[in-house]
Amino acid sequence: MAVTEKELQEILDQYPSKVQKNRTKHIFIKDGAESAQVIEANTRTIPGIITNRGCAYAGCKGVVLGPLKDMVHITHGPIGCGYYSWSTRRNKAKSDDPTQNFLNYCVSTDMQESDIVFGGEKKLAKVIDEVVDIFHPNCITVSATCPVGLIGDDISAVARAAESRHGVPVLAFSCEGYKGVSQSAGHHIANNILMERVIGAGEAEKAAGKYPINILGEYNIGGDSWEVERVLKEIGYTVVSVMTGDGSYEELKNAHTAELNLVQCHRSINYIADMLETKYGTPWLKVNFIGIQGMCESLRNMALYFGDEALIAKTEEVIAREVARIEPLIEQYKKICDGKTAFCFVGGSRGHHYQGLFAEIGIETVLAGYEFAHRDDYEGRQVIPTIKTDADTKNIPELHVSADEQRFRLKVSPEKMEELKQKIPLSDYAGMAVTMKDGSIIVDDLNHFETEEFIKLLKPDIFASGIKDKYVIQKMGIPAKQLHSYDYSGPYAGFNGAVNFARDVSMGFASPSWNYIVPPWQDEPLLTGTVTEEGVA
Ligand code: CFM
Repeated sequence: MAVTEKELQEILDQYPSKVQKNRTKHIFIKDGAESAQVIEANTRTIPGIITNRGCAYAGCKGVVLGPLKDMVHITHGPIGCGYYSWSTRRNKAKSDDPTQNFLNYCVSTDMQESDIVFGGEKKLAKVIDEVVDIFHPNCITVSATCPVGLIGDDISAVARAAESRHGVPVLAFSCEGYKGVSQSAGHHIANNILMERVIGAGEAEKAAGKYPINILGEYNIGGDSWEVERVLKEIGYTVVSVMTGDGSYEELKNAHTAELNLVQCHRSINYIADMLETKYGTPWLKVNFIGIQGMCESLRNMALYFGDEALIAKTEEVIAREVARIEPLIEQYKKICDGKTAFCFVGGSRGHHYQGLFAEIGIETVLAGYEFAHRDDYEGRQVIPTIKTDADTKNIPELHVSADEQRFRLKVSPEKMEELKQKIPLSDYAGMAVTMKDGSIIVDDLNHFETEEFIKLLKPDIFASGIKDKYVIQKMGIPAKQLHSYDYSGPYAGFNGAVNFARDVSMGFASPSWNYIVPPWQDEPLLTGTVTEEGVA
């Protein structure tokens, strides 16, 4: 199902020349024979073009902070930003102490016109006081929305004053929506302050159990991290913290005690992973808990890192049992899915991670991409030094960390680290492009025009993306699977997740509803013409 350069050019030719020049750089056809295929990413969307991206506030408050359950997250701004980021991401959490789980609440300063004119600082201070009074949380976050930056409210000063008034940490995030070209900027802003203020704030010097690890970039959408943790705990790992799915201030503050950091979503959290390595000497391992092969490989790599024979044996035992249990279940769904094709376009990591799971049920991904990832998520981390820093990137403060004098301890000797790096992806991510087949299309920041054009060209059997394009796609007669929210389903990670995914995708194909829809290209004549006195035109 390869696409030719000519076919791609025909799509791009429909753009005005300036737009065409821009979009050409964001799309390529995978060709393994070419040594380095460069893509432009993490740059501004052309004004007027509709894409699926979100804003810096969404990336900070919605994505990274939102799942932390024992903190109250205040949105400082008009009510819309708080309201639309209220429980829409399906990051689940349960707590042993139900009075310390605030995820179901939406707390906002609900700024009015008079606050915009006269300033919102007093109102913010009052809301923080109320939050302490009502909820007694372990920690409070304040996230700024666009107007807050425009009118110049000093949220850091308000937070500092409240912190000394109440003796509770109050963290201020200047994540105004416009701070970057997408939600990616918000991830970075959130990472910085969690690193500066939360991680390492705990007293613990050593983790309580064996093989202590942190799971970074796992947000427990539809219960994903619960399924992953089920397996990790059975093998014998101690999960110190999850960043940030079903996570908490209480766990995060002692995250420095882990011996290894796992990175699921590289895009949203590689900053913390890197900083933890510099500050505490803890390496990170790129894992992928989506798909059976991804899960097994990740577990084996973890066992190899610790290098303990008993751990390796237990890992193999659990893998053998789980795979034998789920394989027949997957097999029945594979009969429905086999030979089909998919588009897989998600935010900043799932566009890659789900390709393996699709392949396991017989579906080939012919187009993939990310809304807001950076070049390294496509091409691999080796390109980082060559990425140009533009004005938009410079907007986000870089946090400079150094080795912690008391707590820095190399977890693995430099020699051992080099040896391990040959075998497992330690402190490295190879990106999406390497695993894709020649002839498949890779698109950054796909827009609605291109969505329709590529569907017409490649006629995929399923399109995995999100709510913003789901119904456009379905109206074209293609089943659409939301890979952000999982369409009210999940978990999709780990062994049980793979079965759920195979079932849900099969249901998408088997639904009789498709018989009632006629895609536009089947309803329109392929040729149009008129007959005049001179002949046919
Ligand atoms: Fe990471 Fe995510 Fe993603 Fe992301 Fe997101 Fe998400 Fe996502 Mo939606 S943190 S980059 S900002 S894996 S909310 S849980 S699904 S776009 S691909």
